[in-house]
Amino acid sequence: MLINVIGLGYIGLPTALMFASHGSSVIGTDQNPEVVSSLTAGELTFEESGINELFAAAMNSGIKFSTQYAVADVYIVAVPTPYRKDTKQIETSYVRSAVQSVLAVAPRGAVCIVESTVSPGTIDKCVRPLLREATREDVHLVHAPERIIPGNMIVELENNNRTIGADDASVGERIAQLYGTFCHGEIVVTDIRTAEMSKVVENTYRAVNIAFANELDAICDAAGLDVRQVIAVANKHPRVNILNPGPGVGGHCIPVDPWFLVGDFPEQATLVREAMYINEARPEKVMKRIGEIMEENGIDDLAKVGIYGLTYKADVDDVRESPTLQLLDKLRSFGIRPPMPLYDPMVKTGMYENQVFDFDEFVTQVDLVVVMVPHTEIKSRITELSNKMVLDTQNALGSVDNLYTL
Ligand code: SAJ
Repeated sequence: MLINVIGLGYIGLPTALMFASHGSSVIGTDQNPEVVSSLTAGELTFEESGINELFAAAMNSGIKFSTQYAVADVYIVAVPTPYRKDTKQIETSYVRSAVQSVLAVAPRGAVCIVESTVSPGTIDKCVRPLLREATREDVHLVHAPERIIPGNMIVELENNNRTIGADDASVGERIAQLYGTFCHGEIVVTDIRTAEMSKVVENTYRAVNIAFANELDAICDAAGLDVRQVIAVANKHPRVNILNPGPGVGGHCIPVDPWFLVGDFPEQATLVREAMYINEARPEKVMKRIGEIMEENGIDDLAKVGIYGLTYKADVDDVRESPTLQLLDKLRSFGIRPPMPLYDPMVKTGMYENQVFDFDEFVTQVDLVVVMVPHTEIKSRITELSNKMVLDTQNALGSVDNLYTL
């Protein structure tokens, strides 16, 4: 039994390592030769809690990496599915090309599992026709969307419940058993369309709930109330659990997936559309707040305002769709070429013209520190900010002198 995992990114790599370290023969395939040579040489391509140990175990169990597709019993496609910013619709070209390559080598009766998030109906519209075109309807399609959260991926891979969507229940059960080699959660077998929809619904649920917290922030502002206090009190109710307002919503899923529903069901998904607009307006709120604090304190040079944090959330190195990137885009759209120094301990490569790579150097040159991401580092170095103004957009720092909230 050989598993070929296609796409060795944030989802594909940990999944491949997990299968390999739990007794399956695994070949990981990526089109990028640098990723393949680095993994083959024993070097990981991103940071994640617990991944070093898992990688070592998988290497000991004989996992192989290649740019070529293998002749395997099961294929797991975990390639990106970005969305087109203009139409808010999903870009399926990576999935389609991966499935086509699978069909070119798959033996009769192989199973092709799509793990990538897709908009509801994508498998029927974009993937199934490929099987017909290639006269490969002997290959079984499965959709098994992942649910793991960056920063806690390994624990969640082992413990989260999973969904397996299959045309044929017996194939679904077989694949459920395969995931059961490492997954201790409940594995639900359903049909492909239900699996597609439930995945997108999960992230939409979270986006709508974050939007509610963000809207409460605006309401409490207008009412002259402290939103954090209001939320803390309301959350004492046994069935209320309001999330945290923040500088925006980042990552590859929550700011993206709900748009699939809006794009495909524009008449029905009105609450979802509004929620997305509310979340997307948050970086602009940060921008306005920076302006207010500068004015109140007579700061007239943006170079004295430092942005702390570039990733989309704390203690991960993933910057996709991050609120900080959204903020910088917003500034540029207003014609402001931001000269603000920017620092993120998790981002070691240069991504921005005024990026600084040392905490002390960063803090020394600014008067106002805008904390966009509450990395553990800044929480443990709060005392070093004692003579600075701090805008804590995440309300994560507790007691700091000269503290401003959003
Ligand atoms: N955020 C807030 N306020 C909150 C919570 C989060 O503003 O109260 C912001 C975060 O700062 C971050 C963004 O939302 O910018 C999203 O972060 P997240 O930690 O909520 O989620 P992701 O994108 O890392 O992972 C989500 C998860 N989905 C759900 O919780 C429903 C994960 O389980 C999925 O696997 C993942 O999307 C995915 O790949 O779909």
